[in-house]
Amino acid sequence: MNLNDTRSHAEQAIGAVLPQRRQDLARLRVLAERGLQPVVTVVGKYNHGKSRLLNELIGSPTFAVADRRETVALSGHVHDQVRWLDAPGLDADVDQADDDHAHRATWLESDIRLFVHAAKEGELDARERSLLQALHADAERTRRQTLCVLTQIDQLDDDAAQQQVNGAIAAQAAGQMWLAVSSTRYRQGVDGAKKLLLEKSGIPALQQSLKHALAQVPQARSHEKALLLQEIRSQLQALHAERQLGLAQLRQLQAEQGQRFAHDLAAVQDKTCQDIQAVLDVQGPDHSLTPDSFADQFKMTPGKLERNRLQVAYSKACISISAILTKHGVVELPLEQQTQVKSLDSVMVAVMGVSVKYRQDLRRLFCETAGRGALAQAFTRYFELSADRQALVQRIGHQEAQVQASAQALAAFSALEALETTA
Ligand SMILES: Nc1nc2c(ncn2[C@@H]2O[C@H](COP(=O)(O)OP(=O)(O)OP(=O)(O)O)[C@@H](O)[C@H]2O)c(=O)[nH]1
Ligand SMILES: [Mg+2]
Repeated sequence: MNLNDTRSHAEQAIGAVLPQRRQDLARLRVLAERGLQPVVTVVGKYNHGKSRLLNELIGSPTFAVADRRETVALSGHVHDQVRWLDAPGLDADVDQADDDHAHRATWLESDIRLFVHAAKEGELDARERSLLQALHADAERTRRQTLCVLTQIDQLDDDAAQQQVNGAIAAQAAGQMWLAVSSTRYRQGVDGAKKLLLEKSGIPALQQSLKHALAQVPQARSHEKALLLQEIRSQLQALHAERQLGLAQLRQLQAEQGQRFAHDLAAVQDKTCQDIQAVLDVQGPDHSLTPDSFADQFKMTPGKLERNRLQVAYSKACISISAILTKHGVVELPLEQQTQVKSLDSVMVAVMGVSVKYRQDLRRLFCETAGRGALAQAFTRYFELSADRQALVQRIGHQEAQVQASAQALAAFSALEALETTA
């Protein structure tokens, strides 16, 4: 597999088990594929002067500027070995696609973000504040930097107004440094070669800060790459271990249930054998085999007495076994074995049959090794087919698939990591 296939495979396999890491995988792809140029993007509300600012930083009218919602897609331009990426303004209610572009630029493509806020708007709104917080958290984690830029300061009446805005914004994001700029002043300064205007535009100071930030990009990138790989690796390992443990626990439960059933069944078979043996160990002829004549219809004959005695013993044995089956959830026949006659649809009836039992039947069924073995085998088969047992088998199958998926993800990750670290 080549690098691209390995990466695609890893994205798929890891994304399937850790969907929350899809963005990090996409970022790793960007880091690997975008070459060495650092990427600078703008983020902020629409019409706050983002495109215009980029144009001034690049020194050419590359990106469309207008007094309305203008930028709606991502557009990039390489200048001075930096890739500048213009992004739409954030405004969720206008168009989700625009926000998706903006999101992509900020979180996937960029190394450095210029967080833009127009001075005349005053305080940051809730959305800007939470975005700024997220960017700070990201800087802590990935070392991707954000520079906060207060734009269009020429639109404030005077220095006092600017102080006021500065104060209000500083109070909202404590400790945050804001670079105040005016693109129009800068343009006037450049065009008219007016040094003071240039300085007052704040753009040279922003360029300085950017230069400093750009110099840190290579280190930040290797930190970010290592961090993402390490985070994904440990999360995959933890997930895999957790799934394996879950599987082992289910299998153990399966084995223990089976052992408990076998134990209870053997015990009840021992007990019924003893009880039956006591009934069979009587001396004298077996009257149960003597058929009754028509004349005996309403008399209690020795044959009837003996057959009653055997029937009671047999019923007792069945009740004892039935109790064990019920305890282990083995009552109904599997669906495909069920008939129209509800009373015949029990495991007891299916295994024991409904024929009358005589002494030799009882001895064979409950006391002889072959008969006991056959009963145990039949009941165990129905135990395995019982609803709870089958549900457990299904859960185990599902968990096995989960384990397999996380194992595949880990293997795909290792292959990717090997390529990432040698690349
Ligand atoms: N006075 C003044 N106007 C500016 C400045 N920067 C930009 N503008 C104007 O503000 C308007 C919006 O500027 P854009 O750069 O298009 O704003 P944007 O943030 O890219 O807007 P979207 O692409 O729609 O998100 C345009 O009319 C610009 O000419 C500035 O520093 N001062
Ligand atoms: Mg724009």
